[in-house]
Amino acid sequence: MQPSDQEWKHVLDIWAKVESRLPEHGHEVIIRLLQEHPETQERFEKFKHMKTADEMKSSEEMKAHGTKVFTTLGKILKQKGNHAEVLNPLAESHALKHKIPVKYLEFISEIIVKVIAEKYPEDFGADSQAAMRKVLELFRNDMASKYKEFGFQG
Ligand code: ZNH
Repeated sequence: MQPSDQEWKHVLDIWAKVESRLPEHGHEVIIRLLQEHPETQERFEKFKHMKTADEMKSSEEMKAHGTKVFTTLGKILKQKGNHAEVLNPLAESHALKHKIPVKYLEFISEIIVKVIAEKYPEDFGADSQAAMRKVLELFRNDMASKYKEFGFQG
């Protein structure tokens, strides 16, 4: 089911807080993804040699990547579902070039919710968390159907 207006409001309200420290939060999400799911690290030519969390924390390149990911995600969220223009090229690169299974998108979605909940416990209650999960699921479903168009089983 499509998210309701109220659910989109929850998502965009919390995202406005995330944006106050977007590079830091994006960086942290990438580090946690690679630490909690080491198989995802293999997908990154430029990060797969890194051995420790400290090395990842001090990497400006990883911070730049986290910033890129979060900036694009923010653009998608703000489209409130009408995100084809931003999502389609992303689906194409993630299907054909980076080869990122939908499972990995599930991993990052869970981590995004966890990290935001840790940073903004007062502003990200159960309803907002549920709304964010729903919106990220919509994002993944749309990525998955584009993947199929590109012949990637994901
Ligand atoms: Zn990703 C890249 C976003 C998830 C892996 N990404 C990227 C970029 C962006 C992004 C914007 C740049 C451009 C292109 O397309 O290429 N991502 C994103 C988002 C998300 C993601 C929004 C969700 C949310 N990724 C992901 C995951 C993974 C990945 C999960 C794994 C595991 N990516 C990737 C890679 C790359 C990218 C590998 C490439 C990097 C370099 O630079 O090298």
